[in-house]
Amino acid sequence: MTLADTLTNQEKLAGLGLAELEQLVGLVAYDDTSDPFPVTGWDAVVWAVGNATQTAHFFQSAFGMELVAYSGPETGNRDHHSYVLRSGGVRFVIKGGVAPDSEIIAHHARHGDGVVDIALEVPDVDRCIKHARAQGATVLEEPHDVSDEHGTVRIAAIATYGKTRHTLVDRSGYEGPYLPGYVTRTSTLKKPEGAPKRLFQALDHVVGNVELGKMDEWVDFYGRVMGFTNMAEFIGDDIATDYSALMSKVVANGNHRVKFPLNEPAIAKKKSQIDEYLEFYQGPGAQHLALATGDILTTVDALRDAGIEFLNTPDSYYEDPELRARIGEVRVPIEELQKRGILVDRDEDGYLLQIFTKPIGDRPTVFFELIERHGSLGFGKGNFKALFEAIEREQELRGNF
Ligand code: TYF
Ligand code: FE
Repeated sequence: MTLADTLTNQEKLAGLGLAELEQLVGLVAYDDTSDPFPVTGWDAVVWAVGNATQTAHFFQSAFGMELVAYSGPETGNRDHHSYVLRSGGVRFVIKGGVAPDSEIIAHHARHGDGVVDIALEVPDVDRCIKHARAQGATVLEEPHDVSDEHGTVRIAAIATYGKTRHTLVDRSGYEGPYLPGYVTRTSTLKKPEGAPKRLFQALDHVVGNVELGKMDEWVDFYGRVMGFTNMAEFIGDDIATDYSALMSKVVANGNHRVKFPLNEPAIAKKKSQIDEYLEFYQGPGAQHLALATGDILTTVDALRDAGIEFLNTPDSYYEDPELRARIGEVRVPIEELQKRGILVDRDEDGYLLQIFTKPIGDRPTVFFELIERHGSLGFGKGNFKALFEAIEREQELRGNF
């Protein structure tokens, strides 16, 4: 079996098949025998927030996620609350400090709500760490076993941009609800009658914002340390100075299960949205998470009904004859996309539908993308102009321009 045929623990629990995943996030075949740092897929996205109890409620009530595990004072963890939520193959862990001297409180005071850990499931933690160390990575946690009555997990962690880390987890010997120390906990929230089972199935990509001039260093880091390769899509100098005010390159693991676009600010006519992020997050960090859905129309309707706000797309976007000609036929009439502000892009492999939320917390930092792929392996290059104009309108409303 090659890694391209392997599902993560969370994907198996969700009953996701490889064919469905391939459609959702766009996998490619690759030869894993020479991969120095084999990755099975996403393990979890760990957040540090100001109020985990309420944020966990938000991800259930608005994003339709399901509560599956918990750690907190009642389970012997006096430092913080931690809520484990899932939607399809996606696992979020929401942490908020309880003890006044909790590191999570200090992190939140400086950075606001944000992603502290993009954890990956790997088949061989020790092999990954050995390679990462040889390539000069900062090892934050040495490989070690953690056990309880449900079995044993092997864990280690390396540092990435800012204060973000990649925890590496081998959970092949573990049957518990998340990690040792966590207990099973289910939601007390009732879903409305007729609500879709889940609003998203898989994590497509997580974007990192890094400082001016550092993008290539981080692209190099992911190549050297984690064996990731560059994907074709990028935003270069040309686009940057005209309207995007950012440069971007994308790295991915062998089968493209894990994709990391990396942005740095660019000097342009307007203040870069990346500078705004770096200022309000107080450094580099995760900027947006793209959630893959098989039905973006239903997902967006449910999210809007729950009060989630999206960036506006002007009618002129949909009325542009050039766009109409370029995208051709998609699975619904363009009017259905226009009603909801969903963007559409097409490339040589197919098309994609996407939409972006406004920042979800108090600071203009992290936000979500919803994406529905139909063959396209890209990131919506054709939408960059419309998207960045929409982001700039929001920046101006916030007084940051
Ligand atoms: O992930 C991407 O590349 C697209 C486009 O600040 C994008 O979602 C790129 C940079 C950015 C916002 C969106
Ligand atoms: Fe994206």
